[in-house]
Amino acid sequence: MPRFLGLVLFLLISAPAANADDGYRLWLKYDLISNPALRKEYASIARFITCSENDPVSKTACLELQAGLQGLLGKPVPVQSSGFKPGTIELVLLPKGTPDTDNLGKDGFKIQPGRGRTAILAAHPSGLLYGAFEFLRYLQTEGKPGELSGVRRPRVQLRMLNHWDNPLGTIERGYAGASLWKWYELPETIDPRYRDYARANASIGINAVVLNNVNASARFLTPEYLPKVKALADVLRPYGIKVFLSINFASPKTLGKLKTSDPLDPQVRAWWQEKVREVYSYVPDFGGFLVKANSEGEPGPQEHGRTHADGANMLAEAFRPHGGLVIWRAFVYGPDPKGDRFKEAYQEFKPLDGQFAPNVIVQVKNGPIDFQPREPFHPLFGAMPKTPLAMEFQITQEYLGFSTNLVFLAPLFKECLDSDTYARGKGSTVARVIDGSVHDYPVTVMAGVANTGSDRNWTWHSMSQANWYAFGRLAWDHQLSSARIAEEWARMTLTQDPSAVATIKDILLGSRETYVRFTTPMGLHHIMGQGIHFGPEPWLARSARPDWTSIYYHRADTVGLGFDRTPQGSNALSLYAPETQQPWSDPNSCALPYLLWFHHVPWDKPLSSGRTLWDELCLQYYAGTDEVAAMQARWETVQPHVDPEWFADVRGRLAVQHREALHWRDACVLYFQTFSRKPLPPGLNPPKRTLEEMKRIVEIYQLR
Ligand code: BDP
Repeated sequence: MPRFLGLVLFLLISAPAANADDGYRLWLKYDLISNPALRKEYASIARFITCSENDPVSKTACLELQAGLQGLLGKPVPVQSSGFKPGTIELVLLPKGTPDTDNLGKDGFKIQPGRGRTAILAAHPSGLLYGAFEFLRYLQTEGKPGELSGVRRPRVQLRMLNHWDNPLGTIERGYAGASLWKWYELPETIDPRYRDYARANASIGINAVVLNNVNASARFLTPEYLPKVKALADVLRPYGIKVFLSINFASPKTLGKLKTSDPLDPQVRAWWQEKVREVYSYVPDFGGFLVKANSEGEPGPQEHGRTHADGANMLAEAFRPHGGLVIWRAFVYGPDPKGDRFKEAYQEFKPLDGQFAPNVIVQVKNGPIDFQPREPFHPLFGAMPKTPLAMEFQITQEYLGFSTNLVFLAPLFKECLDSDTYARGKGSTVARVIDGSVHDYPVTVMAGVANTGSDRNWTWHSMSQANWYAFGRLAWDHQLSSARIAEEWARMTLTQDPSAVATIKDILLGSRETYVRFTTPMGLHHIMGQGIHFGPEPWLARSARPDWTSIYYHRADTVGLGFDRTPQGSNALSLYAPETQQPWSDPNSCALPYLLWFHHVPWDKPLSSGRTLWDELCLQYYAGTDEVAAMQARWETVQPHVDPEWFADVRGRLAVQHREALHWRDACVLYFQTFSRKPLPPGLNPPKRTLEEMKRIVEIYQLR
């Protein structure tokens, strides 16, 4: 064979497949609609765009609409500043003060199909932006006539990502590469990726971003870094996104060289006022500060004998002239071996209700411990009628198998949001606390700890893109179902083939329960690997703090398993309304998914499933692991319908997940068996490895 022919052959073989999809475009692919009839139908309503507004956000709406339509329809869609020809989509800002404007609010929009003209109407430019993306979503998901028209309004005002990104480019609990923000080359160099990040957020309604880790470096508040923050704010602003920063409470001392950071000290107060003024001189529409104080070693007002309210109100005062917010986190807990971490945030914050300034919001994690695969909702929801509470979800999968595991989080988010606090009678769901309708909160916030990073596909596990998407969609409208979100995402991202969409949707919807089964079934929690929070370590008995061990939480002994939080135990149950307590309070009727959250249950107690606790526990671990194998088999069936690169990537990751599920199953079953001293129930093959071998595997994960 001539040499050059060999080279040509090599190049042909090694070239990526024509349709290889590296995941960069997320759900915003805008590939040509493959069904010609549909394409024709859509093309007839989208031949021209009219945009008469000139502000940056309206212009973005217009350009995004144009780019999306051109891709989907495969032909140019001209934009005009006025005029009307049949087949025009018109973006219209409504005059102020009309009933329609009041009804739409800040970010809402109305889509009004008419004869030869579809109007997207909004009271503010951001509404046009969200309306444009909604229109595109309609085409991307092959929507039917009638589904398009109507009014859409977000239920929560601030739909926010919290980045736990560090100044040196690492991300705390980030599994998708380095930070997106290249602090060292800002502000001179603007990575085009910042804009793509902004587009993705805007397309799902996210309108606020905290740029840096809650374990915050003070450097972001310096004149060296504020121009960098400004540069990012300038890129995000045309996409309707406001920038916030996490701050270090000790900054007056570390940065300002004051003697103290005491929030009641006049010099400290003046320092913050000046600092906040300086921030606004760079970013005139700056959102505010997010604060982790007196938590896990971070400084805070308590070192000075002051309360969380004293600290938050001092900052709130500095923001008042500028309209900014202070988002104060309630993630606090003291290291009390005899205490119950479940109760600590409640005990610290509940007495402060009514003491916070009006521009303070208290941000509460979804559950009382820490982003576990399943938690009951945090008892503070419903308990702070006078203090706006923000929801904090974790999108990054710190406790959910990092990015090696496929776990769709919409069902986890929904489970919490749909829980009833009974704060103002039946129907006072967590979602309605967060959206302000239960207690008339003037400010409403839903935050998610981001799972993005510098990996080409943004989220490392390509299927974890669905979690970013789901968070945004639920922050916009918590009434959307997980099934609908899964379907939208699958269609926009992977395929239009109906059976493949149905399979992917099923895989997504079952994945969280599967993860719970093979890691922490029936209400077990916090038994993961120390420090890295990966893999099983139920035997962990010693750590820097008692509440960082596993035995603190599972309480296994020869009698049984689980944390007694009834009045005979820590009585954490009493923090909930009586109606919420009721279904959890009796071990005989408590739903199995919550059983070990609230009860210490004897190993041979018969459960509602008809099996004893021990048998049921083993069965869950085995079933969860088998379900991963079933996910693998189901994924194989979608091969003809999804991009080859995606297919192979997910196939590999599911195999990894199966290996990890076996680790969890074997480690937990063997370890808990040392307490139950019972054989595995009939039909289950005992693990092939010994407990010592499992301990060794976990140790390897933690070697330096
Ligand atoms: C824990 C994480 C830790 C965070 C902390 C927080 O392990 O890295 O700093 O949450 O939310 O779950 O502050």
